[in-house]
Amino acid sequence: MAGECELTVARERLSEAASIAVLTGAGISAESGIPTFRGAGGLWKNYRPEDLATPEAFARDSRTVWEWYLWRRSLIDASGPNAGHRALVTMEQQHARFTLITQNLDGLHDRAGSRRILKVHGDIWQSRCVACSYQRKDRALEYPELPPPCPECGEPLRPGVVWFGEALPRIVWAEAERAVSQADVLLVVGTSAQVYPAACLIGMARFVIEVNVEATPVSSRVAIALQGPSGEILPALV
Ligand code: BV8
Ligand code: ZN
Repeated sequence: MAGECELTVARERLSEAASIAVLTGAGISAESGIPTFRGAGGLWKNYRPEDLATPEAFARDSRTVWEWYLWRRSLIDASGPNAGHRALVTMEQQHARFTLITQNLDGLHDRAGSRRILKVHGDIWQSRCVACSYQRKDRALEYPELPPPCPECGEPLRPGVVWFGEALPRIVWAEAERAVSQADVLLVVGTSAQVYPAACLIGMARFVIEVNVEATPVSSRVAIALQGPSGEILPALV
């Protein structure tokens, strides 16, 4: 567990910060019962990213890809935000200039009450057409047929997420880069820092505080590495 001294320094640095950026990954939702991607029992344990979270996989077998996303939607639907998500809502209320950048698709930051959220990998609760500009917020946990047809043009709908090999949403990414470059502190929570370009944000920051249960490729380069579950550490920082 993180030492009291590091926690105190981190808490002071955050309270003095005029602007804060936060980057979250799957680890912040682990205590909500949502499996992470690369941890023990992770989502990827049963599948390999290349097998399902790619345009090629969807073109080859949209039914299986959709079954995987509907299974993930049902896991998320049965869970809810944890103390870590809620601590970030408090932090946002305490700081006028606060930007939450998330790699997560689960929508738990929204449900916790976070306001300014940049979703760099999209949103599992969005569906969009592969062919036309149709898209919608979509809470469906099942569909009469897979893949669900676009109501506008009849082509398949896909989950509104960024797959491997796809570009991140341009405007969201530009806002994330700006928020990190202008922040006094970047708080990095629950990410293995292995997925690009999201992981590049960490190198752009002036002062980084990391919260993770284990060491990551960036732990040796951050200013403060707080080891422990985000559901316990984040409330201790606000
Ligand atoms: C792109 C949506 C080009 C889908 C996701 C070789 C080297 C470098 C890069 C590449 C390479 N080969 C390919 C690439 C590029 C590739 C990439 O980075 N691959 C990686 C795997 C090497 N990137 C891309 O393809 C990106 N696009 O490059 O496009 C391009 C450019 C222009 C124009 C056209 C094309 C797209 C990347 C987005 C992929 N989509 N998700 C879906 O999820 O179904 S990524 C996926 O991984 C999730 O979004 C997830 O958020 C993300 C990152 O994972 P983490 O969040 O970090 O989760 P992880 O399980 O890994 O780690 C959890 C951490 O939490 C652990 O550290 C654990 O210790 C910690 N933890 C656990 N419990 C707790 C905790 N911490 C605190 N408290 C706890 N309780
Ligand atoms: Zn369409």
